[in-house]
This record gives sequence, C-alpha cells and structure tokens, in this order.
Amino acid sequence: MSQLVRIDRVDAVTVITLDNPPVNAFAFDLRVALRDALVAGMDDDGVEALVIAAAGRIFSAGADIREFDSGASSDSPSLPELITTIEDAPKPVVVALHGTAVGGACELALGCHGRVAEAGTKIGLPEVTLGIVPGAGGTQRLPRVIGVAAALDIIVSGKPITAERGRDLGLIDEVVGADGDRVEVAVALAHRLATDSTAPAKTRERDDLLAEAREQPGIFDDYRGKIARRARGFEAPFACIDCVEAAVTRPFAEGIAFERETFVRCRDSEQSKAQRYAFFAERQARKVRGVERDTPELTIARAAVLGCGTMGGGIAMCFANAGIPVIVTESDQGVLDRGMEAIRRNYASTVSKGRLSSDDAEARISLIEPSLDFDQLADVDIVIEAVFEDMALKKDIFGRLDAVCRADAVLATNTSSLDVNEIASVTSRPEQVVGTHFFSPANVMRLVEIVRGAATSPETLATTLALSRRLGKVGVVVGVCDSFAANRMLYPYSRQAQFLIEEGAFPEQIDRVLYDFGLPMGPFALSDLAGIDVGWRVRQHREPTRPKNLRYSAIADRLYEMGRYGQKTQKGWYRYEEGSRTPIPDPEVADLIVSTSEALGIERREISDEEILERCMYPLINEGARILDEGIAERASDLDLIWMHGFGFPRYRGGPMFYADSVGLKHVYETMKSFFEVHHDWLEPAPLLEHLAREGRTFGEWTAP
Ligand code: T1G
Repeated sequence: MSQLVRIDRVDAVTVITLDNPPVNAFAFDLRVALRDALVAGMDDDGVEALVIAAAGRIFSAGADIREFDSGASSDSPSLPELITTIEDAPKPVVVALHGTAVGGACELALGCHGRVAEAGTKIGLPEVTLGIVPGAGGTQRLPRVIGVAAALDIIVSGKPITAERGRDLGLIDEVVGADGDRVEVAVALAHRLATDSTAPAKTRERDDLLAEAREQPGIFDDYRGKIARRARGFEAPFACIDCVEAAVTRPFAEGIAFERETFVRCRDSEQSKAQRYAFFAERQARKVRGVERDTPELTIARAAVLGCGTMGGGIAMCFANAGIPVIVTESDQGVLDRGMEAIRRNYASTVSKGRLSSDDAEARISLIEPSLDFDQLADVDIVIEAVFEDMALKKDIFGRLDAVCRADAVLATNTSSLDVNEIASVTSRPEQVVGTHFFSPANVMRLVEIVRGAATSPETLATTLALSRRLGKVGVVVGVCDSFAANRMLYPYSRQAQFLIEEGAFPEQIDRVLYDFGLPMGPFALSDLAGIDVGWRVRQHREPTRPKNLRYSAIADRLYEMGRYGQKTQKGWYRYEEGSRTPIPDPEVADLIVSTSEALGIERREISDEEILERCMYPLINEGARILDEGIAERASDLDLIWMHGFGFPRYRGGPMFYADSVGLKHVYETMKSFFEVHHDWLEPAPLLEHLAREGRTFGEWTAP
C-alpha cells in the first residue's frame, strides 16, 4: 500500500490515515491510494465500517491546486468519483476531521455517512477565493445537510466555520474535546452505524432542507443583490449561487452535472488563473532571501506604537485585534485623548455593523494602553514609530528609542518613503531596525510593506514577517529606495492621470475607467480621500530633489491653494454633499482644468478609455520593472501582492505585473515606447520590460539574478 495512506484496524473498523505533507492535498497519487484502501476495506468481510482520518497539522486543504493547470485534478479516480464511491459504499464510512478541512476535504466529508471533528476544526469551501466553484459536490450536498441559507453563506464567502458551528448546523455529528481522541470517537460512531440495520444514509438523497427554499425562489436573486457591491467584477461568487440554485431546482444528477460544468468553466477562466496565482504569491512572499525556515525570530508578546494619529491608532488596533497588548504613546495629552477616541469610535462602528460583539470590542480596547511616558517602552519586544513624515523628527526618536528599549527589541518605522538606512544610522542596532509601512486604514488594509535596510538582520526580518501573519497581514519585503515599491509605482500612475486631464480628459472619466477596471476607486477620488493637502505637503518635501526636467501638473497645487483638500473639506477634485462620500463633478474644477490647458498651450483632445487605462497602468508596470531590475523587490508576484493588498487592485486580475503578462509584454513595451516618443516624461521603457518583451518572456518567469 502507498506511503500516502496508512491502514489500521480497530476491531472490525478499518482506519485509513491520509499522510501527504504538508497539507494532505488530494493529489492524484493520494486519490489512488485512498481509492485502493477503500476498495480493500469494502472487500474485506471482516470489516464492518471504515474511518478516514489524517496525519499532520491539518486534515486536508482539499484538491491539489497545482494540478489544475495540468488537468491532473480530473484524472480518475477524481475526487467526485471517490466521494461517490464513499457515498454508495455498502459499509458506513465516517470521517475524523482536525485542524482544517476545506475544499475537496469538506466535500469528501459530505459524502461520508458520519462526521466527527476535533473542537476548533476549521471547515469550509474556499474555492470561490480561487475563482472557482466547489467541484466535487459541495454546492449540491452542503445545502442538503445544513440548508440553503447557511450553505450560501459558506460557499459564496469562502470563509470557514468551526466544528462547533458545524454541529449546530447539523454538519458535524460529534465534536471531540481537547482531551478526546477523534479517531476513537469516529470508530465508535462507525460501529454504531454498522450495527444499525438500515443501509448508510446517502447525503444526495436528503431533500428535506431544500423544500423551504423551493417555496422562496427569490432568495437567490436577493443573494445576488446582497453581494453585488463586494463581489463587483468577480465571476465565481455568482457562479456559486447558480450552483446552489441548481441544487434546489434540479434533481441531484442534473445539479451535480451543472456544478461540474461550471467548475471546469471557472477553472479554465482568466480570473481563476489570476486568483490561483495570488494564492501562491502569498506563500512565495514568505520566502525571503537570507531568511531560512529555522532563522530564529523574536516572539512579540508586548508592543508599542509611537504616535496615535490615523496610522498609529490603526496600527495599535492591529495588535489589539491579534490579542497582543500594546502601548500607544503621544507627546501631548490632548492628541492622545483624540487618538484613543478615534480608536473607540472605530470599534463602535464595527460593533454597530454586527461584525464584532461589544464585549470583544471592550476586550480589545483594554489591550491598548495610552501613555505619555516614553520610558514605558523599556520592556516591549517591538516599537513601531508612526509619527509625522519628517527625517529629523524620526532620527531624534530613534536615537531615544535606542537608549530606552531592551537590547533585543525590534525598532520599526512606518515611514512611507524616507530612507530607513539613514534612520537606522542613529542607533547602535541597525540590524534590528526595519520599515513596516502599513496602508490606510491600517486596521483594514492587509498589506505591510516590510522595508529591509542594508543592515537589517535575517532575524529581524523573520520576526517582522511572522508578526505580519499574526496581525492577519500580508508582509512583503522590499529594499530601500525613495518611496519603496508601493508609492514608487503609484507616482507614475497618478502623474499620468493628472497629465491626461491637462490634455483633454476630466477626473470623472479617468476615475470611471479605473473603477470599471476593478480598482476600488480612481486616482482622483483616492486623492480626495487621502487629502489633497497631504499630497501637497509630500510634493513640498520632494521639491528639492525633483529632477528639474520633470514637471508635474500644477492643478493639484491650485486646488490646495483654493482650500479644496478633498473629502475633509467637502471639496477637492470633486465636491461632496454634507456627510456623503459620493464624488460629484464640480464645474469650478472643470473650469480650472480647461484654463490650465490653455495656459500651458495644450489643445484639449478627445481621449479614449483605452488610452486612459494604458496611460495610467503601463507606467506603473514599467516602474515595477525598474524596481525588479534594481533588486528592490525579489519577484514580480511581490509587487502584485503590494497592489492587491495595499491599493485594492482586483484579485481577479492578479496584480499589475500579472496583468501585464496577460496583456502581453510586447504590447506593453511597444505602447510605453510610443508614449515616451510623444510625452517623454517618466515614460522611458524600463530595460527589463524591453528585454522580456524582446525575448517573448513574462514577469512571472523572471527571477532575480
Ligand atoms: N493545493 C496545493 N498546495 C497547497 C494547497 C492546495 N490545496 N494548500 C496549501 N498548499 C501548499 C502551500 O502552497 C504551501 O506550500 C504549503 O502547502 C503550506 O500551505 C474539488 C477543486 C489549508 C489554510 O483553497 O488555505 O478543493 O509554500 O503555508 O498557513 O472542490 O494552505 O510551503 O511550498 O498556506 O498552515 C481548495 C488552500 C482547493 C485551501 C493551511 N482549498 N490552502 O494554511 O499553510 S480547490 C483551498 C489554504 C478544491 C474541490 C476544489 C492553506 C491552509 P509551500 P500554507 P497554512
């Protein structure tokens, strides 16, 4: 028998233990081994029932995603075939779940005649996050077991439930406490089912919980309406609803055929390729040059955040949300009180949306300790400085931190653009200094741009990467350069957007194009949200180093001088009604734009949506190529994660670099070349882009030398 499964006998029950590290993914070989073990058990007269369990940290992560591109995931015995074999078995089959059981693993459990799970086991169908629908009967069997409404929530959100919730819903027969033995309990259940005179119940034959939904056919359109905003642009969530609807409106055999057809269509779609790429990109980002699996890391039991402004407050909430006590300091009581008030308001709004209980909110707030006492930082494991973006101020603070903090503490800065090496140079421990650039709102956006200084040690990086995961963030390591990777790619994007309005477009046209492309908002609405005054201050700060041959559009400066700071003043690129965030085009801005063109001697022209998309996207991609060439980022997928988790770039497009590969680098290069010939500016094609385009290669294939 294959090494991938172990067979044991407990009295008359065969126990099949899956063992395919690291996550017991149902790759072809494991499927064959499981099939053979099942057949052997079925054919053995001495066996009255079977239990399927698994070795390792988790039960199983489901189908092997890497087999999708090769099509091996459909090779026989496929998962659907295995599950039908189990469901139709003449002897009861009971599953014993632990850790995590998702995707095909949850579907396998649904085909079993009994389900036991360890307390806390995560059970779910995350396929939608990969741009697919469950493809092994999940959309047909889950509603039959727990009802349509609960099944829709699990399948369309992709979020797992706990074993305890599963028991309450009727999915799990028995939950085993920490002191119990899941296999023992499963064997006992299997024996009981075997001694029961009736044949094992087939999930597919259950219909009772579908009846209710048949009475309310409108629930599916209601559900489509309910998710329309958050699932905008994604195909899979709606395909999932179609499949569950088929479970209600069609006989099982037709429903399962519809699910299969839908699964194959989604699996082969560009969206799913992008979302699978994003899944593996998130795993790749944890593999950083010089940081090994066994690189020691500092455990963060106590943290501190310097500055309780918008960013500092949000970062403190991240620690509290992860259950880590955090001190948040300020130099002024009034500022500290306002910062803490903002944190309380933030939690109150989450509670009011039903996303957090007020007890949990109180528990988290109690983990945040406001303080004016700098010396209190003497005993924390990490300090994240989040004060105003000024080098002199940051250097002063890091000098003081170096004196006060424990020798092994990590000193991090939330700077979004300043030289981390220069900040580290004022300390005696530059190897423990690192950039941790959070994105606003810090308690929501999942990206942490981890800036590796010249002296930052592998231990400090390992500590910061592990901490990012604990905070529920995606940590991406980049090197030191002006504005690192995220903002450095943002500049050419927003620059070209501003030049396009000088040449003939208006903010609302450009924002519509980028919004329809899938971004949460266009560059002008984003600028109004971030604050035109903030952009003005950054420009003032950068002015001394701005290359004189690189002019920038002065319209934003005019808006600043007119006191139009954006949403905060209800006037920016757009105007806003009192209490509303809906941008309304403002004739005063349109006039300013037209008069600016005249003043610059620019004859305004019709600009197509296609040119707008390319003129904004391609310079951003081009800058990404420069960043890779300079070794500031290790791989293109890291830049894609930065854009997906930092700026809300649509996951179904895989990020700007993956998008460029899907468009074709030859086209991106040729287009950049034509832009450069016309507009010059910051548009010269990057050498790496030219090189890959000439060789017909992709950013995805490129690896750092
Ligand atoms: N297939 C292939 N490789 C996988 C995998 C999978 N399903 N899941 C994880 N890996 C790899 C991962 O790339 C990493 O590799 C290592 O395992 C450890 O993973 C028919 C069609 C289960 C919550 O969407 O969400 O079933 O980087 O670091 O943090 O309907 O892995 O070490 O080389 O993430 O402990 C649906 C995907 C599949 C779950 C564990 N399943 N996995 O998290 O470990 S589609 C999923 C996860 C399906 C059926 C359909 C997580 C995890 P490497 P890790 P972790």
